[in-house]
Amino acid sequence: MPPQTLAPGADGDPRLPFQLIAYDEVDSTNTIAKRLCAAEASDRTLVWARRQTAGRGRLQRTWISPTGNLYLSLILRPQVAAREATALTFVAAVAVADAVAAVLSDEATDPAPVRCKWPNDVLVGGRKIAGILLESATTAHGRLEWVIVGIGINVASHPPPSQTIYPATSLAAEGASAITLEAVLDTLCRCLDDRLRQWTDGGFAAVRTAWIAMAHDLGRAIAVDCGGAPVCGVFRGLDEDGALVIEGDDGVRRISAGDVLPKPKTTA
Ligand code: BT5
Repeated sequence: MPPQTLAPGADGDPRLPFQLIAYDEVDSTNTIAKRLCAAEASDRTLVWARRQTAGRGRLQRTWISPTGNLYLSLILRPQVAAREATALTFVAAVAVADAVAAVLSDEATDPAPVRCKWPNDVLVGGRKIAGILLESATTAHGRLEWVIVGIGINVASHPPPSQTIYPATSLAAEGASAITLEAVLDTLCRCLDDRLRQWTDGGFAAVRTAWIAMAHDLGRAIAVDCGGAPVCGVFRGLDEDGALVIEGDDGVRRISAGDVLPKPKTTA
């Protein structure tokens, strides 16, 4: 089925702040968005698919993408230096956390807390409900050409523990089983629009404050996998570049890439 394009204020929801291109099935919405960038797609084009056959996480990992969950990629062309693009992972994370919290507060009885997990996850009750994959291209002068913000949110289902590094959950499992994909998309678009405006107006400092207010395990002991032996210490926050600040026995370290590991299961 060919993609369907809905411009803001056209056939679709007039409140939609992005130009939506909807597909039934794609390999990966980020891959489609990259192709659209090469074809000069404009700022704030949003690619949405009902399922992905080759959904991607970071480091060539797979994003499990059955029908019923949300898969989208937002094309942005911000006028900022390339190194400032990493902020968009945190912009997206707080927007997704806002949207998930809004849905759960409307739909679920006694919802579990929604938190951001460094660098690119959103958790509900300590389980991963959403992941973010940022990809970008720069010009020869070091300016950003485009950024693609890929977002996957588990709405109707989530993978079992055997298929994920971190335990997963979905909106349905958290008590919002009646919510439609369209309603989640609509809420997410509004939250993304708000948080993008906060970034444009207040810079990374504003987004960082918001992210830290929702951070998972802040002030607690964590272990981070950066490729070698896990780095252990107390999670102290984010620095001004979005690096994780961790305080161990040998002092404070900043980590710019890695995965916060799940806590080992304690035996009773
Ligand atoms: C992410 O990577 O969490 C980024 C996921 C981004 C997915 C979106 S969907 C729309 C757009 N198009 C794409 O192709 N991708 C983006 P990472 O932090 O590397 O986590 C990946 C890991 O999460 C996997 O190795 C699994 O352990 C786990 N995982 C896979 N599918 C999952 C799911 N549906 N729910 C929760 N965890 C999952």
